[in-house]
Amino acid sequence: MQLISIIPGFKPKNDSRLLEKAELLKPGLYYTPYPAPTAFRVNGQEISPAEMPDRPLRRGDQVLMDFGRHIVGRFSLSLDQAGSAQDAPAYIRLNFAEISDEFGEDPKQYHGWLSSSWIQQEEMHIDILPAQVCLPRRYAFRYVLLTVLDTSLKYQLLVRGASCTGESSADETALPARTFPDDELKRIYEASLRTLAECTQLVLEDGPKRDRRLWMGDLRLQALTSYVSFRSIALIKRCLYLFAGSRFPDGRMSANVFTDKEPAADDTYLTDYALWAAPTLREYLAETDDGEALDDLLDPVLFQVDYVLEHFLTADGTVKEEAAESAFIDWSDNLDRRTALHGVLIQALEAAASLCERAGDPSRARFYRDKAEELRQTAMRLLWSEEQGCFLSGDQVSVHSQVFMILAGVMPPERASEALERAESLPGSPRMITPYMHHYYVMALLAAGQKNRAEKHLREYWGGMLRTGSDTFWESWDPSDPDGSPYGGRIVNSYCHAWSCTPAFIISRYLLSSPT
Ligand code: RAM
Repeated sequence: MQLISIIPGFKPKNDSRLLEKAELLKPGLYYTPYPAPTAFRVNGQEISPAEMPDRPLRRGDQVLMDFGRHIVGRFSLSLDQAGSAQDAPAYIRLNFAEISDEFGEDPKQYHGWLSSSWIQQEEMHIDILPAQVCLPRRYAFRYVLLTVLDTSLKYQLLVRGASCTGESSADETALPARTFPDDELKRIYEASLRTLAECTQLVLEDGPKRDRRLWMGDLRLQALTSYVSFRSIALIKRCLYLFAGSRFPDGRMSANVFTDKEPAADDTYLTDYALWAAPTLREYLAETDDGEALDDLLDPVLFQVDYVLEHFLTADGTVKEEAAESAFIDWSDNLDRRTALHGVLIQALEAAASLCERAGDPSRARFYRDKAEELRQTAMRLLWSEEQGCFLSGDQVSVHSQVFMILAGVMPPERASEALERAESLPGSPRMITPYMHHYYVMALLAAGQKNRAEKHLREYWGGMLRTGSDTFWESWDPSDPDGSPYGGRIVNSYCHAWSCTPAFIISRYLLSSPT
């Protein structure tokens, strides 16, 4: 599935009042110095940090620096020379990697559908040594590989030092103290908070390596996790205002918003992402009781639900093919998304109803609740297969369909877990690819009363990423296809990705004995 939307002449409609409020909510950044890498390798051989500054480097030599943890921030190098006079520039390449496997990929072999400009690689000439080289971009990395492309026969390059400064707007002092029953759960919890912190920037970014952007599907999961950890309340509010403040001219919310310049909705509409606005606002209000946000955001958010009701339902009350074609759900290829989207719509209707109750509009609340109930009945009548004991989407059985229907409360817990088991046992059904989808799968297990299975899955799936040596969670991970990428090449995959940060939320809310 390729997600490329280009609407010729598209101009988002901006609401300056909402965008001004978003601007006022912009957070400050915390800067954390990391003065030196924790380990070096030269041409594959380990070398102590004390020896590194005097190790002469010639054409073709490579220095691998390991900062010991994932970092989002600025990188600088202190370079010098050895030997005779510097009669030619030093020419070097720097590759940044979030996980060491990334160095196994050749950037030239990437021909996928996302821009190769996301590959974190720089080549530069240093005319005069010694030099302090401060790179202008922000990177997401744990490892830096320096390749000497050339010096000259007269002199060699010295790497006297390397350092970086981490950037994040997450407030570590807000973290509650927690105790864990074992080390595995603790490590998963910590990696999920690191993932969230690294994505917590001037907006809640999807991934600091790529796309560095505000996406609604990611925002919802980041916000949920932030409520139990850093509590970036003003930032979450800012993100909601950005979505409401820059939209399609017809009022739809874009799936993502560009925020580096004047905020601008992207010309990408994803049906499920627009629908998540209502649950995201409801969850925000449950945490904050923020009357200003309710007043400002209620109409833009309800519009998303109304739009789908008006444009995307068939005469029999199921979602139209075209709505499902513009839904995300997961990166799985060949996934029929109709039934999953039907489940998302029911959840959005329930959220819309509680927003209306909060706003003191019981009759509109009743309208949304009745609609949700009607869609539940339609689902059981038209999408449920008695014979197969689970939901179908077209004639396809997928875990995805069961998950979103379970979360929509369409069936009681016992039946829900049977449906899930059936879908899972069916060979050839579409696989879950992203931690985003696995999050909803775990939530569906919990809703089906399967707490032990939920915990087991969390340990296996997210723990699996840690067992590869990573200390953050990824954008895409299918253990049966570890080299897979939704983009046609792993080198542009993001290995610290917002939507994978939810274990801290699940652990805190559902798995620890004194949940918060
Ligand atoms: C990707 C981003 C983002 C996700 C969208 C659908 O490009 O990684 O996280 O929300 O796709």
